[in-house]
Amino acid sequence: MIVSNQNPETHLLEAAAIETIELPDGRLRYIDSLLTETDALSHALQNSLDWYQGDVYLFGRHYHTPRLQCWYGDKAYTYSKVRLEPTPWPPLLKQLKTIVEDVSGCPFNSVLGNWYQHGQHNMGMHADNEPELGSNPVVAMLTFGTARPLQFRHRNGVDRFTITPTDGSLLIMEGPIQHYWRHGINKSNKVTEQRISLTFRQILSE
Ligand SMILES: [Mn+2]
Repeated sequence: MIVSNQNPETHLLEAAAIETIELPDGRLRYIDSLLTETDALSHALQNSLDWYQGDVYLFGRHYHTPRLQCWYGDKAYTYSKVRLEPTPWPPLLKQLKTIVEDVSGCPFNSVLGNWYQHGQHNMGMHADNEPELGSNPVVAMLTFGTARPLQFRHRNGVDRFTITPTDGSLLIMEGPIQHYWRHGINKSNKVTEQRISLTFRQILSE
């Protein structure tokens, strides 16, 4: 394990502008270029975090997730029917958590990381609606690396929205969005570069 001496706070831009996107039944806040010099941060995350290829349980079968994942948090969390045990925070993640808390104004006690190593890595449509997150959870997503479109589909089958979070950006999902919308990242034959997302959450109880 390589421990980074990168201090992400030195990469924090001053007076980053927050864009609010009001959707039917949900809200996004988006900050472009919250972090700069992200190559070093991205490499530190790749090298120092405990990445694994997770399992998802679908239609009675286990499948490997088509991406790498990591999870750190203060409380146990059950995600896609897999129980994740409490894990201490690596210093770099803790620093990033503090930045995200300061910018969003929300506390977080866990983070789920996703590492999309190429265009065939993807995330199926889903909502972050595990009961431990409470009724209207705030989920804050930092993006490192190549930009991949994040598709939002309203459960009414009509409304759609796409945002493509760029390198160093922060996307905050809040309000009732997890009740009414699902989100995911499609495969792409064009993408060859990597993307890492860190999605910070607040787990209320086990
Ligand atoms: Mn999600």
